[in-house]
Amino acid sequence: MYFLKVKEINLLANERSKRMNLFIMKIQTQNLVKSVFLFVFLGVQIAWTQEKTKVLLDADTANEVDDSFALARILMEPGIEVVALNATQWQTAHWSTPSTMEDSYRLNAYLLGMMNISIPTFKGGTARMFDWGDRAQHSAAAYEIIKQVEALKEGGKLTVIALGALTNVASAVFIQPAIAEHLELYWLGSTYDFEEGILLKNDFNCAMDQYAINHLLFSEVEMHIMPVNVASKMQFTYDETRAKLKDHFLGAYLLKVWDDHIDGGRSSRTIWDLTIIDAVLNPSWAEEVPITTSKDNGNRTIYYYKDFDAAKMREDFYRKIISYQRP
Ligand SMILES: [Ca+2]
Repeated sequence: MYFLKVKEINLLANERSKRMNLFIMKIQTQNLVKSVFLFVFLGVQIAWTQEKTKVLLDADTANEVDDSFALARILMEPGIEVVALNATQWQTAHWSTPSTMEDSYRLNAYLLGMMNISIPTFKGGTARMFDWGDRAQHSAAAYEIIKQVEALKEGGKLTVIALGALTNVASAVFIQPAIAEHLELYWLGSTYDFEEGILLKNDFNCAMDQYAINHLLFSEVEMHIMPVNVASKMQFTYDETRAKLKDHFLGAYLLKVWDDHIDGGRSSRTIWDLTIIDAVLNPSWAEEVPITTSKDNGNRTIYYYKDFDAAKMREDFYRKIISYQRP
């Protein structure tokens, strides 16, 4: 090393410099690869978080005014992908029409047309579940629930929001019990006394299909319930609803649903179904608690809504309806 000539020393220096440059380039390339990887990873992550929540709706729309209000609100929600809209029966009611499911189906289709939204809509069972043997109502709606669950990615759950009798949901579980653990059901119905821990099934949605609610309570379906004794404070007055909605095409249609209903002359009414829709869309507006059901109601954990912010839900509803534009 001591005897190296100047030229050789320069050559060595150049060689070292080249190696250093290569080393720097290698580091820069590694950083670039890391940055590209991070960029792609974050991009994919953003795409994931922006993926819409899939929801299947099931409603007895022709029975009351509130279903149309609730459906209009969720159908326009940009973060939600409604995979199907099912019609359910209320044939068991003393004031039922000859074809309650068909009437609900027609109103569902009418609302979709009115909003210019194209999603599959299915007919449910025409009556409550059967008394014995194969109790299921084998309907397009029930098989659609099974199909949607079977199309889920591993470990996923299908969110079903049901606004009436549970005939279609329970029939789907009856036909294909394996789907139960992959269903997350949000439903309006039953009464719950939070102080005494008493669950009653005397309300309309329970009465329309007693077997269906019992079958689900004893299943593995994850249940989130807005009881009617809590939902009852969701009051809309006709005057305010008319003043706010009448000049908008969708608002005017919802007013017509109110006017045309059997007791359309009411000056105020409960918009029951909007409460469970908003509990899903805006979880911070509702208070939900786990409860353990009694042995005769499945003896398991389900979730009940205890309270919600009715003023926020009402204000949001009027604002969203009158700003809706057909796509
Ligand atoms: Ca309903």
